[in-house]
Amino acid sequence: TAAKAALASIDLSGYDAEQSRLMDERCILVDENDNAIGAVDKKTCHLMENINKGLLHRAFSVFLFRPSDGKLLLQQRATEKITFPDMWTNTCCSHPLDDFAVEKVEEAQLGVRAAASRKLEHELGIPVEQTPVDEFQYLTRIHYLAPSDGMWGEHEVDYILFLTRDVTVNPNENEIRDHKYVSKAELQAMFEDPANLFTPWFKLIARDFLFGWWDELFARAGADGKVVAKSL
Ligand code: DMA
Ligand code: MN
Repeated sequence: TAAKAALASIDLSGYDAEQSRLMDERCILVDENDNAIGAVDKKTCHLMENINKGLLHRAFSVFLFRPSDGKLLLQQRATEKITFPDMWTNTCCSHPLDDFAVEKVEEAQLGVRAAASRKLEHELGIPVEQTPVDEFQYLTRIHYLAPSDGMWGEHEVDYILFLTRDVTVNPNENEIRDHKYVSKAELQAMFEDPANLFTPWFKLIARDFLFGWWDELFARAGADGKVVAKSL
């Protein structure tokens, strides 16, 4: 389309080959009310020049908690990542893709749930059998915009999903530099240490939602750790 032709592009040859390849994935474009309005490659979606023209896509953020102690699994993004490299962030983020029919299904957030399960396996090596789509708890959607360096950034409608489950982790080193389970106090201490870098969406979600939800999750919920509807 004429609109699409007007969008900026860029040569990725200076970046990691595998991460460059993944920039061909096709994200789902949405309007400000999260209505799907098309699809375009991940590279186009994440260039600030296009974001500044209003380009917006659908995404998800998973927060995985360990049932035994309520600790949250964090990851540090790999140096190879094109956007937000080396930053600490929540368990897993990515996008439902136009490339897979199931990931376009909006009913009961099936598309983002399926994408979350797929990417927990791809990034953290958690077998998909350990992340059944109906076990994710959908909390809310947030619309946010955040630059990475000058050229790259995020502009998304981000579905926040919680999962409380024991899982086996086997990180993909092209995606993840480090990972660890943290308590609320340990995460607060990490935030206070200026040596730690964090993604803007994780800082935002932590400030506005996570710490409150975390209390609800393990103080008020049953032994199964399910978030109660009131926490919304
Ligand atoms: C994008 O995350 C999604 C959010 C919510 C920021 P990402 O950059 O980790 O996704 P991917 O690794 O698939 O590019
Ligand atoms: Mn994105």
